[in-house]
Amino acid sequence: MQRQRTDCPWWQRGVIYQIYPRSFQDSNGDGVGDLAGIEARLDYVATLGVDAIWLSPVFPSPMADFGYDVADYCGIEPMFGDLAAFDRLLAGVHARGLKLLLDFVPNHSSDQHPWFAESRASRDSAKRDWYIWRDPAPGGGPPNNWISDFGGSAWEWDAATGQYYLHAFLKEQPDLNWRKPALRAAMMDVLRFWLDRGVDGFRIDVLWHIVKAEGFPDNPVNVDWTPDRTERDRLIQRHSTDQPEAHAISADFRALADSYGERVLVGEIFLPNDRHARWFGTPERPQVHLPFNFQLIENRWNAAVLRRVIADYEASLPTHGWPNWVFGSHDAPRIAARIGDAQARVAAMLLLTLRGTPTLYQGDEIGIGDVPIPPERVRDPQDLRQPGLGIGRDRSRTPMPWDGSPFAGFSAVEPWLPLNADWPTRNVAAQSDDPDSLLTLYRSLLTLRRAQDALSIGKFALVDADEDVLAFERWHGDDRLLVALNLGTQRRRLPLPAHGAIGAVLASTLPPRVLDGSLAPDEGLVLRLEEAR
Ligand code: TEU
Repeated sequence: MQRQRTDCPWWQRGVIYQIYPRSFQDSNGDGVGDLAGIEARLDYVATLGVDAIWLSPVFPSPMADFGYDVADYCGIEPMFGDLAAFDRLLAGVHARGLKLLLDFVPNHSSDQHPWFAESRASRDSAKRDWYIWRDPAPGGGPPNNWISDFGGSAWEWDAATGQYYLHAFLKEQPDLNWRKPALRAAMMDVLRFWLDRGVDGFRIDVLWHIVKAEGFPDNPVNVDWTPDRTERDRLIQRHSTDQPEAHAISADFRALADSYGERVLVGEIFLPNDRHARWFGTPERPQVHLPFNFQLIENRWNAAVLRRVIADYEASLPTHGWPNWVFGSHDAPRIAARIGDAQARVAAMLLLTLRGTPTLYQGDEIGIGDVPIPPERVRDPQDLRQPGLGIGRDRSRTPMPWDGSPFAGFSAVEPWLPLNADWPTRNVAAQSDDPDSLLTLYRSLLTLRRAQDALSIGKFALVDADEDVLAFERWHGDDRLLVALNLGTQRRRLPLPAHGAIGAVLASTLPPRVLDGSLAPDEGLVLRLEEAR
């Protein structure tokens, strides 16, 4: 059989690991993580077996939205370190053969950014239209009905200059005006600044938000809205997001990244498949390499549901598009909190065997579950503004528990958010020494993925299976694997492969056993398929 091309770029084979800098490792005893802390933990990241680190924002920030409110795009927040510390971190990353992606936040800056100070100073300011200012509606009040993602009107009144400014998120995060060429040029310079320093790419925050419809028409009302949903969902964000002009800018980002050689752009985009796929761009004018795919987060942990999700997503990809999968983030509930410890092992196997680049969120590799945050310790502005909806993001942002020492080896003092209550036993050191731990499973799956082209860059096809069972084949050249995952609590039949016969067990979520044609509850298997004789 003809071997396929294997000279594909690293980001297709690779696994991305998201680090939330506030909660990875504190090195200076202030209870908040920092760059030197991350540097000190790089051996852990390298031996985990991932390929790239995506760092949530580390730029100077008043932290109204914990770094997603950037006050200087070309600096480092003093709480995290300085540019020298950043350069040391980047050198340490590269020395271990890893890549580093920064988090680029183009839709909005902090209201403390000097650009905004200048913009709001007067209507005649040279940077007035670097942000989005509008007069009140004819009868008074906000210019249109748009709602902030964090609740309330997306418009904030500025009494001094008698206009409203737009903010898709907090009022401390004014939206930038990407229709303004000078702003665009300044932001391109920001990307160049970090690319010149040697970063390997960017995750781009809320990329589909960056341009708004001309004339700012009202958004349509969402007739399916119910009060258990966030206020944002009262409206369909038709005119405030996903505008054609944003695709052109996304293509410009790509052209710039490509001019630096092999760099990668990951776009944060929440949209249905058909609109989502457009962010790949065209072969002639590509956009982001990886439009983040959050469907494992957004959908129920159910074999039939996931089967449809996977098939629909695969079918939606353009021929030049490469898939990707995300199971956790600093915004989403923890996967282990959603589905429990036993199924978190099955989820690990799914994430690392699907076709496409996986993104693993720090702490998910040790199965941190729900961490209830006492009311007085809630920090997430989204939660504080819309309490009672259970949308708090703090519970996914708690510090990494490294070992059994005080404060779990994360810090010398009480951390900014509480640790997971089970940290004395659920920590990196304890799981490193335990052959049956989730961390050990992650490490072995990452090793397997690296060794098997079929898993990293191979082809993919779903296989028919019993209720509760999700099964698929992966193959590359002559190597063919069957992945069979039991998402339920009943023993089920092991699905029959479409090709060949079942051979050796390459990985299992459960202790080794002799195969008997069944899949135990919570069992996931990666099996080699052999030529049928
Ligand atoms: O998130 C964008 C986003 O869409 C989130 O608001 C998401 O809908 C929500 O968190 C789901 O619970 C990005 C960042 O990841 C997030 O941390 C920032 O708060 C936000 O952008 C604003 O920059």
